[in-house]
Amino acid sequence: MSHRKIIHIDMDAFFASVEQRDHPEWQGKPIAVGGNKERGVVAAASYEARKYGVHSAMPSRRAAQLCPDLIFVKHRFDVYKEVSLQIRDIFYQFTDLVEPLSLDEAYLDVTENKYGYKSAINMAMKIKKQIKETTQLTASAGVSINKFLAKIASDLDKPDGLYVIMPDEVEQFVEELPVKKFYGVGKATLAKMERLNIHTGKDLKNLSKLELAQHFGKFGTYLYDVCRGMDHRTVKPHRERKSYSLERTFDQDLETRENVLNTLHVLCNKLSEGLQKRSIKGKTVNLKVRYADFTTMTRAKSLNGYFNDEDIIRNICDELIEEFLESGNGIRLLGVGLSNLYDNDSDPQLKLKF
Ligand code: DCP
Ligand code: CA
Ligand code: CA
Repeated sequence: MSHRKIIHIDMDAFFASVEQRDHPEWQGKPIAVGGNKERGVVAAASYEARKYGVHSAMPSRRAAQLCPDLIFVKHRFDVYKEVSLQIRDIFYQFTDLVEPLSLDEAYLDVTENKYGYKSAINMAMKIKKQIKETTQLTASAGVSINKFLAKIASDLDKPDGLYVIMPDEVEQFVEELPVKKFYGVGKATLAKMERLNIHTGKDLKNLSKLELAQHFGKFGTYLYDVCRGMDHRTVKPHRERKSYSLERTFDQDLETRENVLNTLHVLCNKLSEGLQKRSIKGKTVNLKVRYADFTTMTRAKSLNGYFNDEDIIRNICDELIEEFLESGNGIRLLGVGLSNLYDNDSDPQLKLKF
């Protein structure tokens, strides 16, 4: 049986880590973002502060009592937003099936991915590494066969974690899982479960679908599935796409004209395939070239109409690459993309049909 490969990524102590990154004097210290000694609530606590029991949503007066040296820091939403966009860009390099849940986390479906990688674990490591390189921050990853499991997994090895639940481990994992770890089980549900003597996934499994529905309503049907390790919810990408592109970095620099052109044509073919599969068309071809010394150049050319045909993309790329071939420098990265995409929302005809 083939399974989906789902990764859930969540940044560690997100707001607090960003503040410690940008203020070295706070590194290694207990800090809280939000509130002050007198009023407000803690939005995020650094790991050093958590040792004292300080956590998100705690009244900050209480936090100051628990940890007298706690440093209160004002939030900078614009910076968190920026980091959030940076990590999303990284996700989109791997797959288009990215479903952000909040600024600091997202589900990725990497069953099919832009690199054709087979190992989701490997990809999770690559994503974490790239997040670290780009933002100097750590993220934790959960890898498994569905959203329910991936989300639980990302929380089990924090910070800087990678937790994998393999298909053949799912059953035992869920049976042993305390119900408070089930996503969606809040305080009230937990109390009710305790009254019913339900403590683990195994206990849930002993109840019929009907019994679960009687006790928990619609949520009961969800519980019936997830305590069996099943979750059919798909990763739902929601973003307006601005461009679609592919790039490759090479272990050995491309030196000859023939080599560069062949590689470029393979990329054009893959790009066109990807575009056609997703019914995306655009007006502008973008070419990116990085030399061995990391100098990076981009070129673009637009046509009047929308297209995604391989031969059109290839002809434009051939034209754009020419100046780089003449330089004689080794090329370590090539990228091709399409932008100025066809936007359904701006098509009056499509708007009228529904
Ligand atoms: N946040 C908030 N108010 C809350 C919870 C969170 O403002 N009640 C903000 C601050 C967090 C960010 O959202 O940094 C992400 O929330 P998480 O729940 O993912 O918690 P952290 O990233 O802070 O910590 P963890 O390492 O446990 O994920
Ligand atoms: Ca987080
Ligand atoms: Ca989060």
